[in-house]
Amino acid sequence: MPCHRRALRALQLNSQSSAACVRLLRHRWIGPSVPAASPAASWRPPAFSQAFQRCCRAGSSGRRSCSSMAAPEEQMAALSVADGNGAAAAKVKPAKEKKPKADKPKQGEGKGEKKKETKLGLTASKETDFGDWYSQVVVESEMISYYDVSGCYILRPYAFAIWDEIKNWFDAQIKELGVQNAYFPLFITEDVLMTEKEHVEGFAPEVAWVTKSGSSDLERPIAIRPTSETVMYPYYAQWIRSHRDLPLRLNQWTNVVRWEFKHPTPFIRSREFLWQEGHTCFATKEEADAEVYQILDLYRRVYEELLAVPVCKGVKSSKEKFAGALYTTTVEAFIPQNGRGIQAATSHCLGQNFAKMFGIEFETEEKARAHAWQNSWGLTTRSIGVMVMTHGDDRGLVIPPRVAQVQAVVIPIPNSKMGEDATKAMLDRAAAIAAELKAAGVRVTTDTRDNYTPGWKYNYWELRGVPLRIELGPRDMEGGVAMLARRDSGAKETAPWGELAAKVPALLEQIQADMYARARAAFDGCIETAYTWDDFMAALERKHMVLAPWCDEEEAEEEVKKKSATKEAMGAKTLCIPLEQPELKPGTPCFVTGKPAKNFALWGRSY
Ligand code: 87F
Repeated sequence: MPCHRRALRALQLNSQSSAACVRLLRHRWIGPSVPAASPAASWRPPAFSQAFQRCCRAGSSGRRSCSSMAAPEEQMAALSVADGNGAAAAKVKPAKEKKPKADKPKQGEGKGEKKKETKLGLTASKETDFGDWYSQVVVESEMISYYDVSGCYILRPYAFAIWDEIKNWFDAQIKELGVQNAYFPLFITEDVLMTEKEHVEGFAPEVAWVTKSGSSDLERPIAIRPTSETVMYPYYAQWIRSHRDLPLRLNQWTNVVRWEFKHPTPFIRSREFLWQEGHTCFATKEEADAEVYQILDLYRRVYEELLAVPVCKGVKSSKEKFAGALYTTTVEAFIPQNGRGIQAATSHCLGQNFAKMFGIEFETEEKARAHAWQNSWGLTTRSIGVMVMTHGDDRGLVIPPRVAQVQAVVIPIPNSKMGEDATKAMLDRAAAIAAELKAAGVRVTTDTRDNYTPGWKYNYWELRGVPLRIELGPRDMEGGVAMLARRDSGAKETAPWGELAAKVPALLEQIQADMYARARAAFDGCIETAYTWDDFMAALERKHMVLAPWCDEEEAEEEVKKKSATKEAMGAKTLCIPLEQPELKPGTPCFVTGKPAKNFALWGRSY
């Protein structure tokens, strides 16, 4: 199927706009004999392979007027997906359109009456059916809902609360470093996007374009940001004049759109996602280098200290780095169930590449002209997916306490033999415990719903991964204690009421530490060192990452990718060159080419 039709289908336009868009696309791609109806109708996504007339800088006269872009607000804009490099786009398979799954209705909500309890929980097993398990856990726990545009998902409050925790922590950290938040527009003119065409080139098929407003074609289609270098840097060029304007360190928390054709997976790969993107400028390379690693370490801390997910810090190989960067650093996570590495966040040193393209220059103290040194860095909602995959089990989510919206749930367990007074005393006690915990800084809720059995409630909160359940039964009332049940290990212990305000915060921290320690042991257990091709392949087949000495040459990496692909599994690539290197004895040969190895790289199959 021609890629433009595929793109149209993938966009799921409504009937009115899709009819208009089909007409537009016919003009554009199918019928050269059909005259173009308007400037936009004859527009094609930029052909990135063609020589490109270097475009304007912001504010210069080269920028085209977009007067016809002003659209009545109520009108719907039509999108098209660029296949600027037609051949590349045609090679990738479109994601299968999924009908939005109606999130299954659960038990009735009516008050008072005991409902017939719907079976809660997952049917797929994490170990044997990982893909289905993941889809079930993110939907059943009410983290996401499917949406009727393929590859897009609704982040429900239960997931968004985790993003908020990440955001609040990271935001405070970067502000400490002197970074300020700002917001730049979502839309990019074609000319500006093309300013960095060399780097956009490989990504061209993923750029989505707005081509219409209502029924009118835009004079010039407008791209939706897949990343904001081209949006921000023209203005950096205007704002930076002198060394006194440096450093300039801005960050924005936004959505971005990348029209992926690979199989979409909630959080992990979606066509629209949330992230922060930091874009900074310095007078010297030393300052830029220092920031790259400061940010990288903050990313490590987001994963390890908040999400309890172990990562490996490293530098990307020249093949895997961002094309526009001088070098790319990364934190890499790993999913043992499918043996895949996953890029968790990246911090790039852009060198002076973009400064030269966008004219970001300043006058030095010595009155000379110099280009700024730049960095960019990003962390996305993918982090939530990695966390779910790392800790979840067959009962559902297991959320690390530091990012859990609900850290503890108090469940009173009255029985039918208890009189009204005893029941009231139990409910009052549950409320008092919750109030004390709240005062101690614990995010706590009390489940007093009277139309569910305790067992059903346990399953409900387990599915949602709440780190700690506090049970209060008739015997606990007699003994002045409560039962604490850990979600991560299932361990239970009793504690006197008076000790809960001190005990629970400490236990939550213990859970956080234990979750990280378990995940770290699993991560470390999935790394093997190999010096030969056969040992390398054997480790990969055991679904492990491989630390192997190599010559650091791109051709060797390409060869590994080809040679390690099997019928069942994709080829392996370098995940990173770890910052912490094992000792490399002089003369150690590269496991691929036999040439002298320059370092150890961490290899693996990956997302
Ligand atoms: C997709 C379409 C167009 C990634 C893209 O990593 C352009 C791009 O430039 C693109 N996908 N990239 C690289 C993004 C680099 C960089 N940007 C700021 C980051 C972190 C935050």
